[in-house]
Amino acid sequence: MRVSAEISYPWRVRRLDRGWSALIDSTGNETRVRNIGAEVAVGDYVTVDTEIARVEQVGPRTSALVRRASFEGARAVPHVVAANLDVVFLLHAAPSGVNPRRLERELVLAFDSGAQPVVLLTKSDAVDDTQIDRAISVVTSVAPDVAVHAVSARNRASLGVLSQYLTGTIALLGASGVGKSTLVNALVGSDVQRTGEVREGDQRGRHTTVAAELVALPSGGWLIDTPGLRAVTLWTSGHGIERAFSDIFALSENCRFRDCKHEEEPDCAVRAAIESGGLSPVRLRAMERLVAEEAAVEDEQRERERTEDRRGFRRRRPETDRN
Ligand SMILES: Nc1nc2c(ncn2[C@@H]2O[C@H](COP(=O)(O)OP(=O)(O)OP(=O)(O)O)[C@@H](O)[C@H]2O)c(=O)[nH]1
Ligand SMILES: [Mg+2]
Ligand SMILES: [Zn+2]
Repeated sequence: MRVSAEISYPWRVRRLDRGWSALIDSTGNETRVRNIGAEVAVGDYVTVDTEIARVEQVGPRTSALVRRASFEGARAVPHVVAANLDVVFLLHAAPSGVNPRRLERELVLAFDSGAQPVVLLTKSDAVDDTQIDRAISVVTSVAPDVAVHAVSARNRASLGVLSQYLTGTIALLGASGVGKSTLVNALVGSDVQRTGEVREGDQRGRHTTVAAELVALPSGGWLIDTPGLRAVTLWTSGHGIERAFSDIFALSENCRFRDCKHEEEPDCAVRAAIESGGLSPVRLRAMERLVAEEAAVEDEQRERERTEDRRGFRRRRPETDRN
């Protein structure tokens, strides 16, 4: 799949800057072209019209990490963070602990992308084993079937476990300051990405990385470093919520009514699980909030398509070069 993409679309988008794409090919050649009229995202495979230095065609995406970005008031616009990924590393700094609600959102985004999510607890050198164990148990309570690894960019041996992923394309996602760029540098083996100190008091980062960037790995794979997201906002989803909350969906198979809302209905298996302590009511509420959030985006999209059709407008192109 990837091999054929490289033959017919020899260039890959490395970085976007205001209407320009920095491109790289599989042998490491780089060029810069305009992407007028082409919707491109970092990680896209493209062809180039060399005479006018423009992106000509964008290859079909095998996967894409898409979040909601809002511009121009409340209008919802999709933002393609990265395209053609095999794996999404979800980074959480072990010293700050894992926020389960944030991880749930990241998992929905990652599952929706079509790539495989893997959770990384970073900065393991800065905590003791009990803190790691506590963080891992938070991760497994939210993502029972997702692989989780504790790593430290300051301890090469701890990175060995990641080599199994390093042949494909991997996007790194996480809050500012969790160590995405530091990990990219450690895996590449040189300081290709700028990093920044976290704030003394609350360990938050300073948004050092401002644009997604594709970096080649010595192993032949690719990493996509991304800017730390303040808020993980969802775009309309495929099956991301079902996969991120597969435990709740499995339970609801046993509700008496197919359309059970898990409120007042008799023989509700989800409420029974909450009562017996098998399911956290906070997790159910978190899922319901995400379902509502996605439904609101879908409604807004449908409404806009209707009004634009009525006015005879062409549908707007999604904006892809912001974060
Ligand atoms: N102790 C320790 N510190 C680390 C590790 N990885 C990163 N850091 C520190 O964490 C801080 C933030 O690292 P960055 O790599 O810039 O974080 P980032 O996720 O890229 O942040 P943004 O670009 O702002 O989104 C830096 O001071 C790093 O030195 C680690 O494994 N151990
Ligand atoms: Mg960074
Ligand atoms: Zn129910």
